[in-house]
Amino acid sequence: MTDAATIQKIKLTKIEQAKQAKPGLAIKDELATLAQAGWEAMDQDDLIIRLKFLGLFHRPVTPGKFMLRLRTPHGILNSAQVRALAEIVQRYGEDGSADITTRQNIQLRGIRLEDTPEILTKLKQVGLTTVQSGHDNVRNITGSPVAGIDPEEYFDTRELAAQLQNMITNYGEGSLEFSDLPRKFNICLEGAPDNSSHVEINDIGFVPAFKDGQFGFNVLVGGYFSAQRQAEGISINVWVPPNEAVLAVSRGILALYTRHSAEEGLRGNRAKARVLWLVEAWGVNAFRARLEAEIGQSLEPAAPEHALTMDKRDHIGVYAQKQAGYHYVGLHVPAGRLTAEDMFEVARLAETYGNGEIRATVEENFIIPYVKSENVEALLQEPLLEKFSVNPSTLVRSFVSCTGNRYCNFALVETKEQGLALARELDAELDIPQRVRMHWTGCPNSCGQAQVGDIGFIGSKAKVDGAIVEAVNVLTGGTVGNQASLGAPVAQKVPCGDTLKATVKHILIEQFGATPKSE
Ligand code: SRM
Ligand code: SF4
Repeated sequence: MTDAATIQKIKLTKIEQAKQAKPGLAIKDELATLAQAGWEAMDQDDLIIRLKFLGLFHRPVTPGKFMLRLRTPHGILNSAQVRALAEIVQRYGEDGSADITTRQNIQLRGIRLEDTPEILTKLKQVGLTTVQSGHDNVRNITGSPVAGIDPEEYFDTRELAAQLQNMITNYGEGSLEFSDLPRKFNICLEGAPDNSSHVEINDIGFVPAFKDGQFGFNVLVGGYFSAQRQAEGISINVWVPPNEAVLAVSRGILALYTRHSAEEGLRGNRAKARVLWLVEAWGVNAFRARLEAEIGQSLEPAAPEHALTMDKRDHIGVYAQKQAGYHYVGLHVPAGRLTAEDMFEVARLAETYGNGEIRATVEENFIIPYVKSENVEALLQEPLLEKFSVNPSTLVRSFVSCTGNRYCNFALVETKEQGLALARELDAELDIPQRVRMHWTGCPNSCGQAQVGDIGFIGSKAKVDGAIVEAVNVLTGGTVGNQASLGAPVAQKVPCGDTLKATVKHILIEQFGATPKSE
């Protein structure tokens, strides 16, 4: 809790006041009672703020139905877990579905409050938690989706990610120590040379870097996107070996952010509450010095160079693992959207052809690892692969999108369907000689990471012949991998539909070498 003297000095936001009155995690013990009473009887702060500390998001777009966000560090799941998720949404018929998210995580749709105690128990039985996955918490920890099986990787970060998640969530039970943050918080551990998890856009990014031949991480702090500001993380001139130092530095940064955010005004303005504002308020050198004091040990300066040396891979297709005789198979899941049947089928394929593991990527796709080389061909013949292709067309392959207006009340536009439709139409009309990553985000919050796209789309509105229509702001120039940098706006309020199609076609021809397909 923020101390009383500090609180008096700044005017806390309404959300901070609500959290002071009752911590978000307090809702855990009340859930059974609330579930019986029903969502309409709930206190608004419980409904809109505290339930998110359990991963439960009421969707005003579909009143009475909730989204349930999991935590799947590194995107790693097993078939029993995916089957349990399928069973949970199956009971909701048309309402029940799931999404793979841009943090290689899963969200379930159509959830009814009355079922949530039973659902959380079911998830626990298969080793899954939803705790602290929303609101002012550390979100799903991301990392290379091929950690441990990638012939190119420097270091397998899965164990560190699991330890971080256990520290932050108290082994999935909820941690008061780590749930009094002023704002959301993202952590990414990258152990591969291709930066497949966008390490630089996280509040803490552990970037691969060698020192005297030893693998470790340079630490970036403060990467984030919001409607007001989009920033890459900045170096705090720290290098850590890949061991408990990662946990110590994370704990230290989270402790500084929790304790000192009020005195720097972060708890008085949610638009300036991410950790970058604290680093800037203190300056990098002071932040680093206070971090050393916080964790009680001196930290090594950053390695002069990071070890991101490869172009970003998307992992769609069939690739040899570092384990001889095995391949991983990346399936393209259009816009990350899944039905219960899809999930049952993916679970079956993972068991039949792999070792039961299923991995999610930040591009909202699935990977099935540990497929014996001699079984790859049979897997490729499975009917699900007609829907979840290993060889989708160029623009469809790299399409990423946030939730959009189907479920999100911030959205200014529908994203997944019209974005995919545009990609399909342009793939049919153009020969495009290179990968072009199109990232759609329904509003400036940028959950769909428009700034990392080769072409980014941010939902907006425009006036056409006196009518308000869906539109997007278009960005280009986002780069990923070893040369990651953020894209910049090139067109504002482009009406969706034919005008947008013409704009994107022009960009593809002018900037990406696309040519019209011959008739
Ligand atoms: Fe996000 C809020 C969905 C990744 C920046 N985000 C929301 C809410 C919760 C708003 C709401 O209540 O409706 C959205 C829920 C919609 C729904 O029903 O699904 C939402 N965000 C998502 C997801 C599902 C998009 C997706 O389709 O994949 C992603 C879930 C990730 C996860 O598994 O935890 C998601 N959101 C992101 C990312 C990308 C990332 O983490 O790499 C960002 C930008 C990076 C960042 O956070 O720095 C992002 N979301 C935001 C923001 C702006 C934060 C800020 O500091 O202002 C909001 C608004 C807020 O928090 O006030 C937001
Ligand atoms: Fe909703 Fe906006 Fe995030 Fe899309 S970017 S999920 S519209 S908050």
